[in-house]
This record gives sequence, structure tokens and C-alpha cells, in this order.
Amino acid sequence: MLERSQLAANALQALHDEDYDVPFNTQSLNHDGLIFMGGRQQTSMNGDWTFCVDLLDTGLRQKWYAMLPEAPENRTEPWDYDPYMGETVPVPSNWAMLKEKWYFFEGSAWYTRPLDLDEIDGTKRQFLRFGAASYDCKVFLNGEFLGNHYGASTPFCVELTGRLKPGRNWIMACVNNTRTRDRVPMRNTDWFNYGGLYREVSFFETSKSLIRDFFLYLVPDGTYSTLRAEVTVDGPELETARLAIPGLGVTLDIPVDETGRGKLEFSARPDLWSPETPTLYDVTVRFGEDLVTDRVGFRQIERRGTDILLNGEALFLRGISVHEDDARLGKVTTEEDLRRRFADARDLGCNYLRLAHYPHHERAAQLADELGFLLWEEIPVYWAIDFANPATYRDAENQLTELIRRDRNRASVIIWSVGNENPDTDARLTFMQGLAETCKNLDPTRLTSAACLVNHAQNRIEDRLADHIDIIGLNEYYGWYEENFEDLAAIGVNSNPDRPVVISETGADGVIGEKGPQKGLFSEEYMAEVYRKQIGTLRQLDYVKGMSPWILYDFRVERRQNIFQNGYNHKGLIAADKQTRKKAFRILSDFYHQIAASEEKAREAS
Ligand code: GCB
Repeated sequence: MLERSQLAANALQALHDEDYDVPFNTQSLNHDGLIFMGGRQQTSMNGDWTFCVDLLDTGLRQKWYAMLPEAPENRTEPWDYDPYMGETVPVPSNWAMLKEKWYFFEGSAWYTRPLDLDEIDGTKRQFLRFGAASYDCKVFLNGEFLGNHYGASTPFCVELTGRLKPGRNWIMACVNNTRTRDRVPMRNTDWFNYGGLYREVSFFETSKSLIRDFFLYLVPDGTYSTLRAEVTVDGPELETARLAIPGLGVTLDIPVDETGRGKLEFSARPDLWSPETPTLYDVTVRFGEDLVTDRVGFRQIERRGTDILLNGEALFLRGISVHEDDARLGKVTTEEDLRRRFADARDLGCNYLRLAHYPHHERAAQLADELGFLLWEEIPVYWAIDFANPATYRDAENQLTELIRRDRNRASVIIWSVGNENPDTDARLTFMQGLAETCKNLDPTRLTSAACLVNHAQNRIEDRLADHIDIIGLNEYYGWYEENFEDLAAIGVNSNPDRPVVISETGADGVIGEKGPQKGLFSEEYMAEVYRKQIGTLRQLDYVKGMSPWILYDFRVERRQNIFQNGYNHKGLIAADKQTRKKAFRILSDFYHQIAASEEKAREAS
């Protein structure tokens, strides 16, 4: 911590230092530091944190993080912010949702709170875990910088071992949501730039030896009879980790090598997980004193020609896209919100959701596992990205790795998507190919996809990326952005994909209530008509193996400001109140229920 006399000198120096942030942009908090969390006891760090927005980055320049707590009357130098007093905000939250004057704020904000510990157990290791911080988060403990994380939607851990003292410790986080060219996403998106610590923060302890990573899956060889377990451990050397799956009568030792990795394949015949029978097995792994648990489903997803098969059976993905957005809470996700989301998807007749355009709260995939929904998960390689910049690639690959490591035990997740509507350049191809390979290296049990491009002159699907992914995602807005609806039928005829196509987006804005027009663009009626026509055309294309129209709920976005939009994208089948269903809801639900009924009939007949 800074001595008092240093503060004034530091304040002057800070006025002229334009490289003040360089030492902090380390990205040292990344996938390497992630820890498998299943079943771990955690102390919640949610609740009130003192808070201050800091447009000019005065805090980093003046080193606010190094100030000691002091009563104002005892301070001997003037100060621009006291992290230990003043306004508080709840964590998790997005500052835009807390005060009108913070609504459009983009920049740094400081969060401070105490961590009180009676004593420090020297036989243990201590960590903080942040569920997500948007976008850049620099973490400090008792005035010391511990590292920085990039990426708005994936978790990260910070090790505190050896740095804590008995009694009061201070945690500080500087969270910055500035949109810059080298980030993922870049500067322009069609969703609101919610800043803040908007997912749970927790403190936890482990033994010296710990399980960092655990991946358990059905080997996708078509026999449905082999499971593979992979662990990564760290800490004092032990030779084995013990795996138990009581429901399968499995208790086995996984040998661990000197690098801390272990892998084991064994025979088992689990009941298979599917949306109709979402069977999950309780699993535990012990490594020394460290114990983690999970609930894991086993299934095989594959593509064969233009088919997508789940457990050997061809299926149609009856989906809907969804953002993480709430009129009152912003990007903060609650259990109630997630359960409503799945209930609405169920009413719609869905067996599948596209979680757009970034990793959603980890609870989403846990619930999908339990309730029986298939998921597309995605990282925000969205629109313009600085594809030629190695730093951008590092960021994207790290976010992808964090997402995969967080969710790869979730049977519900069947697709990793590596990008959305990016221009077809060589740099983009190399970038996205690299990401698709990363998916396969980290996870042999899922398909890859991306929202690909159409050659509008020739009216056919054409994207060099398509050769490097399993499913061609297609965002098409015929009847909305693309006026000539007949072109969709032409694309259908002119395209001859060798792999399945999933319509990852389609739709139209429909504004309801007094402000909504009665007819024409932005009317509920027009939107319904687009759905009718889309369904009429798409149902005839035999290589279209699923769809996730845009979108379940209306969502907030800065760039849409016409008199009907008012800062919202109104393509939701349900309005922003998450209650009022528009006419198009019924049209899609009739279609999906029909498909489900005929699949059911076929199943009964076979
Ligand atoms: C798209 C984007 C999505 C937008 C949507 C729209 O193609 O992928 O993020 O929100 O269109 O409504 O324009």
C-alpha cells in the first residue's frame, strides 16, 4: 500500500502518464487459472460493494487501489476518491440499471469490499471466483495487483494463497467496459453494452492438491458403451484421482502423470440423455483431500451428410435464439428468469435454444441438462473483428477455452459456435479455423458451427468457413432486411450443402401496444406474416435441420432509436415484459408442435 506522503507525488505524476494502464493489461487471469467448481463450498461475495464510476481512469493513474483505509480527519493529503466509503451498489448488477446517470456510462468503475477471515488456514489454498465481469477486470487484494481478465461473459479465478491476513482484507476490482478495436466483440454490436460485476463473486478454499479440471463423456464411437474421464490436477504429487459414478457402479482410479494430467477409458452402459429422457448421473472425483461433484448426462451428437443425429436418431432442432437481457436487471440472470425462459421455450414447442451471442450464465446449461433442452453456445466473434491481430485471436481463443472448460460436462450443449456474420476474408478464415480446431481439440463430443454468409449476387450459401465447421449456421432476414422474399426460395434451390444447415436467425420486428403501428413494417401483423412465409419456404428444404428464429424476448440495444424501437430490438416473440406474446409466437409454436407430433408418431411406428 502507498505511504501517505507518496500519494501527493503520485497524484502529480499521474497527470502526465499516458501509459498508466500498461502494467495492468496482463490478461494473466485466463483459462489456465480456472478451477472446476462442481460441489465446492463457496462463500458468497455478493451484496454491497462501494462503487465509483471513473471516466478518466483517475483510479489507475493515482493508484486508488493502494490507498489505506483511513478516517477522513486523519488523512493528511487531499484525495479524489476514498474506496472505503461512500456509495455502494449490489453485486451482481449492471451499473446501467442502477442510476439514470450511469445508463450510457462506458469506462472504468471501482468496486471495493472487505473479506473478513478469523484466521488463515495455512494447509489450504484460497481463491476468488468471478462469474463474469464486463469487459476488462483488474483485481487487487490489500493494495496489490493480482491480475487482469478480458472477456465479458466467462468466469475466472484469482489465487489469494499466501497474500491474506487474519482479520480484514480488502478486495478491489476495476471493471472497464470500453469498446475497443482489439476486443471480442469489437466496437459495434446489436446488444446493450452492460458494464459491471454482473454475475456472482465468491471466495473458496481448497486443499493444497486440487482438481483444476474434470471432463467426463461418452466416447462418440457409436457403441454407447465407453466413457472417458479426463482430469487435470495441481499441487503436491499424488498418483491417482478417484472417480465414482454410483448409478453405474463405477469406482475407478485415474492415473495422473507428472504434468498433472490423467485420462481413463472404461466400459459402461449409461441410460442415454436426450430431451425426452434427460437422465443425469451423480459423479464425484477425489484427488487427495479435494473432492468435486457433478451431474452428468451421456449422449452422442454427430452429423452424417446433411443430418444431425442424437444417439443415432436424426433430429430437427426446434429452436429459438435468446439474449441475456432483462428490462429491469440488464444482463443479470436469476434462476426465476432462466426457468421462465425454458418454460416459454417449452410452450413454443422447442427442443433447442441458441444462447446468443456470448456465453450465458452457467446455470443456463445446468438447467437445460435437467429439463431436457439442446443448446448452441457461442463466443462473441461478432460482425467486425480485428481478425489479423494476434492479441484479438488470443482473447477469442481464451474466451472459447473458458466457455468449453466451464460447460463441457453439460450434455445439453451440442454446438460450439465460433462466429456470427463476419466478412469473408483470409484473415477471418484463419482466425475462425483456429477456433474451430480449438473446439475439436478440447472437446471431441460436440459439433461446431458459425453464422455463415450468402452470396447475394448468386443467391446461394457461400462461405469458405463452411468446410471447417460441422453445421452451417445461416442468419437470413428475407421479408425484413432482404425485401425480395423469393430470393430465399432461390437460395434453397441454388445451394447444395454437403452438411446440415441450421437457420440460426430469421425474424422481423413487431411492436405491440399503443406505440405499435397497425400495419406495415414494425407491426405485429407484418412480423406474423414473415414467420408464415419463412416457415412455408424453409420446411421444403431438406438440408435445413433446425432453426432458432430471432428471438424469444425483445431486448435492449443502443443502436436502434426509431420511434417504434426506442432503444429496443423488437424481434422478440414475446415483448420485453417477458409476458406478452405476439402473434408470431403462435405461428412458430404450431409449426414446432406439428414437427414434434410427427416425430413422435414415427418413433412409435419404428
Ligand atoms: C443479426 C445479428 C443479431 C441482430 C439481428 C437483428 O443478424 O446476428 O445480433 O440482433 O440480426 O435484429 O438485426
